[in-house]
Amino acid sequence: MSNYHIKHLEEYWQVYRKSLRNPEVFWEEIAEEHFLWRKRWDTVLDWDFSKPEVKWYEGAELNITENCIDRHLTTRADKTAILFEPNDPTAIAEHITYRQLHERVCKFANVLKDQGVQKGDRVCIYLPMIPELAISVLACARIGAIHSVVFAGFSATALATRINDCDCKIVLTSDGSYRGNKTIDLKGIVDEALTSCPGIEKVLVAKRTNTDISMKSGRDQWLQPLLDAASKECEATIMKAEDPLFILYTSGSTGKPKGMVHTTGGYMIYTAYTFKNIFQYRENDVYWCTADIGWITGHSYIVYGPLANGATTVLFEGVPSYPDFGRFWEIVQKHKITQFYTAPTAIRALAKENLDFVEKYDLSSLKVLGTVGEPINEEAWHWYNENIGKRKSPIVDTWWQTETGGIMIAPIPFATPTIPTYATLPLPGIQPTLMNEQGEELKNNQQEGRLCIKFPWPSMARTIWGNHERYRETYFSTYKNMYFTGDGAFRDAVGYYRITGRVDDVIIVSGHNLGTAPIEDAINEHPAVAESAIVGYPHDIKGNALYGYITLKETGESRDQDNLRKEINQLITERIGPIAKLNKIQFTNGLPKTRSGKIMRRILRKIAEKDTSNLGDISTLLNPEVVKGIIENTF
Ligand code: 7RM
Repeated sequence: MSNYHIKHLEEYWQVYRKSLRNPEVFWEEIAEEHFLWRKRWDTVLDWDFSKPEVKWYEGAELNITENCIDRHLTTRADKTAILFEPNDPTAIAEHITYRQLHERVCKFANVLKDQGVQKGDRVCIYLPMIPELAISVLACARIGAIHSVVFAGFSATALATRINDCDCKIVLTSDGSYRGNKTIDLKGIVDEALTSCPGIEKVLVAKRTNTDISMKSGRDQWLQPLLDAASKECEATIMKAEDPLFILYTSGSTGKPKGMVHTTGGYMIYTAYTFKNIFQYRENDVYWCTADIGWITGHSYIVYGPLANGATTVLFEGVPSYPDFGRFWEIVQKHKITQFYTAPTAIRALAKENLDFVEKYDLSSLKVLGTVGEPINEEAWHWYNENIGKRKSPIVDTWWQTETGGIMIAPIPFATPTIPTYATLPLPGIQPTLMNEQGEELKNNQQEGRLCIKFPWPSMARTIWGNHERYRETYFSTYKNMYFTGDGAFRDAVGYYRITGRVDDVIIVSGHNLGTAPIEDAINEHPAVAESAIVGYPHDIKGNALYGYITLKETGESRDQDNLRKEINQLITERIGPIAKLNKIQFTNGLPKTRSGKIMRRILRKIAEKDTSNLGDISTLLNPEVVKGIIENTF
């Protein structure tokens, strides 16, 4: 029996139990599977959550790009590694083979070296979803430079903060970017950011939109001529297993963003292992994750995990709504996608539209559907299951975080029976638990608590860049010897986990703990509702009362809003109980979301509390304009 590829539930339990009995043997066997180590480890694991300090595969040496690229050249040189689908649906998709990827990564790595980038230096990557983004990430890894990808939808201020926090000396960007029918002046945003980044010496600019941009002499250079002149061989820099691979920023609930530091060996093993199992990836599958590489989902499950398995991974530049709402399904048909991984927010947006957009296309190639980023509500789950999966493709609801590096709780398709809204079971090697507010572990099933992880796993972030104390304080101080996720979860009778949302989303109404997700599920069952978000606000009697922001599928003015309100509360009463009824319901034109599609309940809470003077920085939102509409109630 191989630990590496699980195919039945029984096998899952066997492997899972083994991973509990002897985690080090378990992770050692996986690392021995087929990876290319330049030097073997001395110890598999060394850890102490009180410091906190975690080291995996200490003593080992490797380069992750040799595992993601070179290793495949003997058997898969002409296989497509990256399948680039441009924004423009009439443009030709680009198949980059493993051989070509090798050459392009080596050239890019040589350019970086020529620009003075050395092992350990931080490189800021601010690129749209074009091949250069994946290639530059790998080029950094090739030479041991630490990449810090900043999502190319972030503002100049957000970019500058991230550049300065980890002292990047170089930025990789493009002239512009395409998003649907819009062209964005990316270089202009970089220029603006750099007015407050004195440490930046060089900017390399990829040509994408051919827009007219200004190039600052001595600082800015076009990338292509440098690549053309570079050698196509670049020896991989040998790294220690615990050398940093990348920094990725995640916003904290307060203060400046946290630069999560991920290291090389454990991250590689864990993303490769989870990719293989959670997507049941087989040779010749065509896997598509719709996330942006600017998020952890893109790092782990567009770039590293798939490539470490020699997979074909799709890189999509565009948006789901361009040229129309059928774009995702058109791409699934065109490239015969076998695994499709997206976010609940995208599913809800597409479910709002006419089913013709789905039914026009042949989706029969699909085998596994994934979701990530937020709790998926029942309505969206069923829509996805029925219309996209045709009740044949299991839905893997994958719970994880930027901090965890890889998927932690998820079904293994065809092995773990799925239930809507449940992320189900922990992956082998993952030891979740629930804690109550008194710091006691909830040992029994059928309980809700705060989700913690008791034991280290290979891809966990090792620190926050430049602030280890903040790392300790944020994740390891709430509960002794535990990693605290910040999420709440319910564990059912068979041990399945249902993530109920961030614990700050828990609202206590008249002494009852209410998670937002189940209430939102009930509301979203109403046929007129597209999306909803619940927050609490102070109430004289109940302590807190519930405020619901609800977006309707159609904004017909003729609708009787009062009647709708009644129907919605009726649904909540039926599904949860009268305790969860909403005191206030506001219909909105949209909900404020982060760029990765998470509803910003923090802002909605402030509005509900009528405290709109200090909403914090809303410039990094996907749709800052909806905030004004909600405040003024202009639905
Ligand atoms: C991968 C990613 C992390 C937070 C996490 C949760 C929420 C993510 C799910 C989920 C319910 C899921 N990283 N979250 N996946 N909630 N079900 N399947 O999203 O760092 O950007 O966000 O996202 O609250 O703590 S992240």
